[in-house]
Amino acid sequence: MKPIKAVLFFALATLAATSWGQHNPHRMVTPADLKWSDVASLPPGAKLAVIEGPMNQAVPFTVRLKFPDNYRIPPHTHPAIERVTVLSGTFHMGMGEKFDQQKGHALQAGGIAIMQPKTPHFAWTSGETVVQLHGTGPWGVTYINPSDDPRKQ
Ligand SMILES: [Cu+2]
Repeated sequence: MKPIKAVLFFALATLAATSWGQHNPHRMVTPADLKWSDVASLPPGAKLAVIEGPMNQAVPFTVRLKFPDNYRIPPHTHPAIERVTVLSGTFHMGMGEKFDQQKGHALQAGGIAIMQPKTPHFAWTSGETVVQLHGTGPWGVTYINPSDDPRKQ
């Protein structure tokens, strides 16, 4: 390679690496690295750890949610596709505008649910349950019954 070409190649490679790094930061995360915080949009008791985000922007996000035993999420929708992978415990999900434990599907570790935008659904847990949520923001939670929204209580 002639020197001028080598310099150009190096410059382009650096540029590519930089833009890749901004949009797809390489990350190795252990469970001990996760920083758990309360979740304003969910009933009290849930904890959230953001791995990739932020969720309120039009960028990819990956988060973990931890719920206590017998935790309930009232019927709600999201503006974007919801992908929930269960890591531990049992996460029951059902479709519809009314919370109904007869309509749930029990998902255990390794199970995954994919819910289209604006599809009413609800969930509950058996045992302490950790799920991983990933998708592309901006994210949001809209409750079918506004009185279920903890942000309005
Ligand atoms: Cu949901």
